[in-house]
Amino acid sequence: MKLYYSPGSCSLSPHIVAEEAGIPLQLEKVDLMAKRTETGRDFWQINPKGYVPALELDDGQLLTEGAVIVQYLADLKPELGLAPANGTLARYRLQEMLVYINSELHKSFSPLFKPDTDEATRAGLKDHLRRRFALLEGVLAKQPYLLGENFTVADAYLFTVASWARMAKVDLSDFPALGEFQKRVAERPAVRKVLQAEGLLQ
Ligand SMILES: N[C@@H](CCC(=O)N[C@@H](CS)C(=O)NCC(=O)O)C(=O)O
Repeated sequence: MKLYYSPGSCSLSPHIVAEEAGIPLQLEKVDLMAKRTETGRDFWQINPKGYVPALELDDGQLLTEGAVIVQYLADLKPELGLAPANGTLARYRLQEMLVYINSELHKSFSPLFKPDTDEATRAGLKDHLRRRFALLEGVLAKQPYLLGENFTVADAYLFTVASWARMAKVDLSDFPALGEFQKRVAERPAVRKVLQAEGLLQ
């Protein structure tokens, strides 16, 4: 399988999940501005959506949408518990969290990285993000990971998205449990390995 990725972007989440699961991935870096991969291919021809993450399966099919890719990877190694079993309420709880991170957090960050987003819009998005992170602060104040005691794919996604706060100038200093969560996840051996591979460690 091959993951099309861009360092530090939302593709970090499936990259972490694959490493946590011990699933070997080929990696192909994408220049998201130029829409070119590191081997010089036109990324539009690979993924008509034009964005990462995109996972090329061994039969050549392309799977997109990070919240789905991480579940696909987790289900290849169900014994690891990176996602609860399909059909259980716990699995729907995981999906509830993935959709929340995707629609309420991830997509609210995106305009903050665009130079043409005006100041009033930026202020509104930052306020929105802080309110949405506050809910997760409440969860993480009670337990080490979003679904309880064990790391799941939702944690890989939250870790990825929350790591953008500094660059986007979203102040999360009021959320100590989230800060501790970020440190806890960053110290996981698989996560360290991926951060190193993407050139994100000093
Ligand atoms: N709906 C997609 C969105 C993915 C996404 O926002 N990817 C960003 C990087 S974090 C990207 O590739 N942006 C470039 C673009 O949209 O042109 C998902 O949740 O996986």
